[in-house]
Amino acid sequence: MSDQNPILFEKTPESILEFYNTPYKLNDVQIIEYQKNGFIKLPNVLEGEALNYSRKIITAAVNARTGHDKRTLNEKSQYEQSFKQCGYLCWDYPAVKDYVFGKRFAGIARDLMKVNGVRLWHDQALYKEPGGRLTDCHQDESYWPINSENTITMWMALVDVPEVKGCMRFIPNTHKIGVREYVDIFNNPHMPETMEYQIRTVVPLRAGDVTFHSGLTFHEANPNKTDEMREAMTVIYFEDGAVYSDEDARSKDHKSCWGLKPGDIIDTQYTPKLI
Ligand SMILES: O=C(O)CCC(=O)C(=O)O
Repeated sequence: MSDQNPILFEKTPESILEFYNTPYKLNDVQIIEYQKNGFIKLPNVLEGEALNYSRKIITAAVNARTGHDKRTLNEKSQYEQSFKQCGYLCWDYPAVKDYVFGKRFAGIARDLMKVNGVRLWHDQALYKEPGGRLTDCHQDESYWPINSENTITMWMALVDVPEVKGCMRFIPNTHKIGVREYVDIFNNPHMPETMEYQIRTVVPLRAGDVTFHSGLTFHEANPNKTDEMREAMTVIYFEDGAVYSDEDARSKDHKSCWGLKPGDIIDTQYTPKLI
């Protein structure tokens, strides 16, 4: 690690902590919309000082992880040209942990999925560099050995993310078709041949807005055609009680469930119950 920034180890101000743990009220229409489409946009989940502070600490964490890498975009792999991906930041940086563990966010995940409780799967910052290529279409659950339909990602825009800056695009209703072909966005991106759905919903966001999408919803992201970084932070949650699966196309190797056997309830040091 390089470029450690002391702010990553300072105590989170009380007012920010309070914001991270203040419920965000959803209405029934929003829950129905999520259940129907497999994704939803929610405005102002972060605002004011909490937004500024979150952006500052998450960017400091990304810089700490990647500051040593002086390669230009062209020198990077195709996958790395889609984004700088920094996962498990909350375990290295206490300031980021307070954000990732926020009950405000976990509460939304729980209510959208209509489950009793959620656990953390992992966090990851996804910073798409100026000129960064698109993020290829995929389904997250094929990367995760979780035997549950209830997995969800919160994708937080830390800066305004208009269409030209790499906003997310979702294929509505695809959360109802199960885990399809594994799409290897690292090495061999392509649309699965079984994908009959082609209509995308493009979702530009203002800083502090989020999208939540099901781990089963096919999605992708636009290229970043601007000369500024697209700064986004994700937190991934799953239903409390879900079990580890080594079936079908799912990737088996995942730090959040090291040591588990098929059928074990996922409850490891990296997957605490958040709400
Ligand atoms: O941020 C991106 O470019 C893609 C994000 C994504 O695929 C995800 O959060 O599941």
